[in-house]
Amino acid sequence: MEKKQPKRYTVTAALPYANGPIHIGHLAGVYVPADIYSRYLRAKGRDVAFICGSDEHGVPITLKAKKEGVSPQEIVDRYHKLNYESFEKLGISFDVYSRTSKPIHHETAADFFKKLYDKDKFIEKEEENYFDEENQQFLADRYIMGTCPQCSYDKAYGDQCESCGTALSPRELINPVSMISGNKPVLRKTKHWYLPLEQYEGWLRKWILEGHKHDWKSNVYGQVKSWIDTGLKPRAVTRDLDWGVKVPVEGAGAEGKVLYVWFDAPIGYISATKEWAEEKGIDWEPYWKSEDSKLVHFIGKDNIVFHCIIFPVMMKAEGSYILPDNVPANEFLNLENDKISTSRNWAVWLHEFLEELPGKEDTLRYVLTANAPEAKDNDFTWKDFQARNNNELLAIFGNFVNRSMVLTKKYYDGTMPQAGEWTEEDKQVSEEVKTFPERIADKIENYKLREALNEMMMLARLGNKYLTDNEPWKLQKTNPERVKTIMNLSLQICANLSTLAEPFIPYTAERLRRMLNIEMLEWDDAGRIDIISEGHQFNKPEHLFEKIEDEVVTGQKNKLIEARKANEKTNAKVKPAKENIDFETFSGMDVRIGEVLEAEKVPKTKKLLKLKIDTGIDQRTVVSGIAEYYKPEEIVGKKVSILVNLEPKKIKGIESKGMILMAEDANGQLSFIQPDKNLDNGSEVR
Ligand code: B3M
Ligand code: ZN
Repeated sequence: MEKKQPKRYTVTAALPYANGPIHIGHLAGVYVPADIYSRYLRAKGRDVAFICGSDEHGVPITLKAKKEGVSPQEIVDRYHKLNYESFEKLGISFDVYSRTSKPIHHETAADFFKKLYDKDKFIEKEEENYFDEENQQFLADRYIMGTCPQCSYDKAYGDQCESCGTALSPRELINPVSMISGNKPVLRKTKHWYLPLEQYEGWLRKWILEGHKHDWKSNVYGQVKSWIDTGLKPRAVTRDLDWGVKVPVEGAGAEGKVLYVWFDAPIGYISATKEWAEEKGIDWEPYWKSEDSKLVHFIGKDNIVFHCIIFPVMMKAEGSYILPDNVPANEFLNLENDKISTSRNWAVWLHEFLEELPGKEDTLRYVLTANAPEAKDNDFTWKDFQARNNNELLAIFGNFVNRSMVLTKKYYDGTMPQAGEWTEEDKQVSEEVKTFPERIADKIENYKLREALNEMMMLARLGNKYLTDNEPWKLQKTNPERVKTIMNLSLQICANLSTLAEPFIPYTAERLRRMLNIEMLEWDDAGRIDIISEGHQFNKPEHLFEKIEDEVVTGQKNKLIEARKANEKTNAKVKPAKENIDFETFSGMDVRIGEVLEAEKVPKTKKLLKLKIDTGIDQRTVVSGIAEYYKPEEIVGKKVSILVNLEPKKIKGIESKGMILMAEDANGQLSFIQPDKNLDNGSEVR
């Protein structure tokens, strides 16, 4: 059954945590597709509210603040500004980019919670949670560290072991410690409120598993189905934290508690809409409560359960909101065949891209759309970025427009020539031009944005081929009338591109319209070949794209390699201490200060040096595995610490009597252990 056209559209894009910058994975997954969809709807003359903003609560923000010794507000202020400005420069055309630390959000989220509370929609449960006595505060999962019961990694968090990936709860950790005080936490009773998701299983099955079986993307539908089939459980919607939206319930043990970040964040879409509507002097409610509104959430796959199960259950329980018509979540984008990772700094950060490659915003939008991980994870490489810019945008779109404009400037002083007789080919081309608004629209309306981009480029290819095949530059002398028709049709195609390309590469489309000296058309007015009338004056031709040279690619790839090295250095983990030993065991070791008298490589080995050491007691030979770190000539004369009462051992036929003690850091850097004063050889280390 043909769906009635919605009266208005509420398009949301996941609220990025304001604890770090945006990277190309976020853009490809969420923000570029959401912007294409919103720009297209506006071009169709639809009423659109494109909503986003910073998600400013949650433990990752408080942890980052603690690590930097600043307040959470300072962290969110920094990244809200950075992300807002970066999105704007990339042409992500939000109607509002709000933030959840604003009072309007706190009120909206608190009211939402209170309404569910008063309608008895929550389960109240008291349970024992870890409490840090020194700081007198309960510990959120991420504030507890201990040994993973699965793999014995000793720096597992209370919610997950990053080493083996097991999802954990704090009570499963062995030897838990508080990340705040370092002390062992105690268990203390605390009350929380839970959303009983299991009570909505039947409704979710009907709404999604039956109702959206054919129009939701399979990756989304599949994840939702497995969540429901695995069995829904009550979900805590409050936390013992002081940063967030205060639980709006007097007494009842709500002191010192805030709303769980994933309860308040989606309500951020609503509060942002309220803020936007107030500014525009219109009513916000129809965008979230009228059945003739269409709500679409653009998110990454890690947010599916929150947008397809938890938030809808919240809205269903509240009772007055509409539900999302679609949640076209994308999969993940990888970078140079490796997962994008904030902690490893393996990412292309949007703000750095904008600084280092000014003028390439549309190329980035284009490449991220062409490679969008719509159905499966996909990969971004700088080589492909260069290739698509040079071989597609420049060589097809840019080349076609440039030749059309330059020839028109040359032959007709930049005015539109009068078309003459249409040939059969001209008629075929103009018939095909008419199909493009619909072809592109159909793909966008079904969230197939890669294919939509491809359709748009088919129009550029059509124009480029038409011009190349007809070679007007060769005809000008012999058949100038024919050339007028060719140029007219080519320029009409340029005019179509200046509207139909807008959702994807808005800066280019805008520059093309400026060159053509025309305004943006309504989408449905495109697909014509009489957009520009005879005699219309064009502006000066300019290049829409520039070639990207190899140096840009190598520069960016080297930057990634450097970032990876730097990260390996800082993120290397210090090994945990070994089991305790008693004093006797230690005092049995006899370590002395010695001096390297001679050093040579042990033949046929990579790692071994044969050293002659003056131990103050005697001169002896020691074989040491430091040949990859030291050249023999650079260590003669150096003071060393040597364990002299180690049983002698034959190594590669050489009798080695003792061991040179070396210090090695987490990055594998090696050092001798030397006295800070000029001690005699034989001095005892104890
Ligand atoms: N900030 C998670 C994320 O950035 C979360 C999205 C909230 S959307 C309401 O992936
Ligand atoms: Zn583990």
